[in-house]
Amino acid sequence: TATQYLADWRPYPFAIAETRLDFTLAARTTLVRSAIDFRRTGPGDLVLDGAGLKTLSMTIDRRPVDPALIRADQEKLIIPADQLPDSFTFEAEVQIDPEANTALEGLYLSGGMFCTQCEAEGFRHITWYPDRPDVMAPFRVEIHSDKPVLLSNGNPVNTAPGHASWHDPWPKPAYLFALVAGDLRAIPDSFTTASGRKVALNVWVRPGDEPRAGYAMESLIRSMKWDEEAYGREYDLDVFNIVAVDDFNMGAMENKGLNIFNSKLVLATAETATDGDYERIEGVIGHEYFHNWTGNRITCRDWFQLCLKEGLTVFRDQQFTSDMRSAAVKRIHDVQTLRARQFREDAGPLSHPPRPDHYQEINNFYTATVYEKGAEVIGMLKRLVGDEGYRKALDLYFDRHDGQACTIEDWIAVFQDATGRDLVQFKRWYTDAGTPRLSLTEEWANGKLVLNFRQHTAPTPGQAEKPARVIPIALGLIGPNGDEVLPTTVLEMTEERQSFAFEGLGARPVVSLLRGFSAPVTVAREMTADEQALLLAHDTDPCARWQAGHDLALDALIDRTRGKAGGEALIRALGGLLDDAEADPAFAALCLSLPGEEEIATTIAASGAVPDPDAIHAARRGLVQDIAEAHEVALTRLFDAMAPQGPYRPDADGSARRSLRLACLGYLGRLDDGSRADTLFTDAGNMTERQGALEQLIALDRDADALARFAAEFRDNRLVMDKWFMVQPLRAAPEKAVARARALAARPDFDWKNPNRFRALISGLTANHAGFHAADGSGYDFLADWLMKLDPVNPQTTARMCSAFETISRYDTGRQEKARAALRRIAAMPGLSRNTSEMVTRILA
Ligand code: DPP
Ligand code: ZN
Repeated sequence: TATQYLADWRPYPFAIAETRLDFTLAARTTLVRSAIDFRRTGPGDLVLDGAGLKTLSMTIDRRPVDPALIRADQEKLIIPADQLPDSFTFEAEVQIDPEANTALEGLYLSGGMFCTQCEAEGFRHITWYPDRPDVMAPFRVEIHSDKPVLLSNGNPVNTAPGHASWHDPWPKPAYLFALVAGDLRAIPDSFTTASGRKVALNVWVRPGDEPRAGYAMESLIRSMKWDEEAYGREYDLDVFNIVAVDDFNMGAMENKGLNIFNSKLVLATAETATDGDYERIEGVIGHEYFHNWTGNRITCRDWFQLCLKEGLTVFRDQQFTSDMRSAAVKRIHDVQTLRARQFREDAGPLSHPPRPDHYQEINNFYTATVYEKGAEVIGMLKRLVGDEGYRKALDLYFDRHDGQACTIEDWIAVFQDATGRDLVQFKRWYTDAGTPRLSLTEEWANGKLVLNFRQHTAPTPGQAEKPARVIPIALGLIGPNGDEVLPTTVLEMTEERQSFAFEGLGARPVVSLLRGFSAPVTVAREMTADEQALLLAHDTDPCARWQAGHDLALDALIDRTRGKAGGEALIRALGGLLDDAEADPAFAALCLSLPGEEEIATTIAASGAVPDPDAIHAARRGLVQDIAEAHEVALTRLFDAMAPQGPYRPDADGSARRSLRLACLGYLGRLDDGSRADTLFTDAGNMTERQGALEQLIALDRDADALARFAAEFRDNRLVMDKWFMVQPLRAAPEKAVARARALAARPDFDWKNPNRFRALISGLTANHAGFHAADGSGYDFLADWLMKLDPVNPQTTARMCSAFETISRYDTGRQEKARAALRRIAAMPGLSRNTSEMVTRILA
């Protein structure tokens, strides 16, 4: 298959004055008529993309285009330059089959509703078009259908039964096109912008789901207000529509004026959604809304620049969530996600820079590196230029590039121009893959502390050399009595080795390093358990304070996997923390959640040793048991103290209390054999506590009754049943996990063509570390079997889930061989998609 290279990008030789589309919708035979007004802007042929289209007619200025110009194998139509006037209208009539579209790219049907997904290259499944993000045009869309609600981008022009027309005046690339037709009900509201324009807002759901869409609407209104206040960005159309669909490959999509959402990121009630679900709904509603400026008004020149819009929009949604909830908790959650997903990706065969320079299938690059690391890089920029410099740079970005399709170079240039700072070296964060390892050694004498830093980045696929990067190191110093003797200071490391000295200190302090997680690096430093405990007790920076406790736990767990004792200092430190946990329940809950098995394995692998999944599982279980026994009284007191006060509210305070309560339950279950979990499962009035209790019952193998009751109660709620499918393989004892997943997969309600249901079950298993990595290879075989079954139906979702195999080379040869055999089986499948083929090839390389 052909590899695309950034270096091969050339400007498109035509501009489009207007794109007109006319849809006559039918499940098997939708007719799409298009008219595109082109004007030549440079030399070259007219190249249009089209995939799986039945072309009925094509003309240029009403003269027929020779169908022999279609190169079906390349999915292109190429009309030679000498057959084209300088300005012309290309028209086409094509027929497509939405019902047969199980890949969910382009126009498809979900539960009888027509909907679209065009990012990244779905529009070519709808009609012939320059399907690349740097070709932008205003759109006019006509829809003919007997469905009651007919939506597209922009403002409505005309609506009558059976017909609607829409006009989007803002030039946009085809990937932001959207169309929805279905029997939908709206939650209506409105928003008045800072300059006084009234915008009609709707969240569209299936009849009956209206009571579950209120939180999405509230989140939208908060997002619109926040973007005005934090970035001075106003909305720019008369209407903003959000539609919830059940079959969706991703989380949500920022189509101009018509966001389409996976229904799990819209629908929520206390009885059916957890605190985590609510937080994600608010964050993703914000994310897609913020794309209106960072993505839509300013888009990407090509798909190599994906992190231009995604890194920035994730950074903005993280800021939004921290303003709406707790900044400290949000930052710690984001650090946990980055480590669990992006560091893992960066340490294996799929490692790539935030801005890759080649790919086979762009859909394989909607990754943690592009999104989450892309956001971290912006956080570092902001730290380096300061809040004011950041604001100036962003104002310049919106001013200079509105209406354009841009690159990372454009982005860096606004920071250089707005702040005068040289960012040549900083740019490596965008072009170089891999997670730098930052080592620290200390020298102490006569009141002087010298910190010797070294940075090192291991080679990644295709990048052997790793020159030094700019690393902002935020740190503070904590004296032996717990007082802060140096408040947060940012050191800028630019060399491979660099030392910084602090003089005039009375007693040797402990370094509180990487405050706020100031750079996406791993840290190597020697610390005693007492030093870690000191920071856990006294650090003023919540991130570094949490990190100290986390490291203390990680060290204890790793000692235990090696058959050594470990955890005494942690158990002592937790005692102190539990005493005043009520003052900050969210923080206490975070500290009580021990590092997961996957993270323990990652840490062991990073030290050069081979992780043993079963030993890791046993070590973690043993430590939980010991903590439970040591702190039974305090845990019981907190469990009771964190009982609900008043009705459920999905806010930061309420979810903090529930997270502490469930953290305590996780320990107490090891002592009470699940009796508290049983009671909580029955009595809780919200899904957060019910799901927490259910997970505990599964882990204790006391789940039969609860699972049956849960299924009976929620049989008709797809989203809640997804949880039911997910938690069983996830929380099952490792030796039972694969068997359990197999039994679930055989059920008639395992609707595997629905991406949410498929992901629920399969990722439930792959997230059960010791279960998935079963020594007999049964987890690998199970996954391979299902990926091979899904690939012909939905290549995008299949390819994404191949990343469960990205860590295999860290395990023993027995496991490695079994995993590679499973991957080779996938690779050998006839007709394997480009998506999955690229993933499997990279992992096996
Ligand atoms: N652009 C979408 C998002 O990340 C993904 N399709 O919001
Ligand atoms: Zn996005």
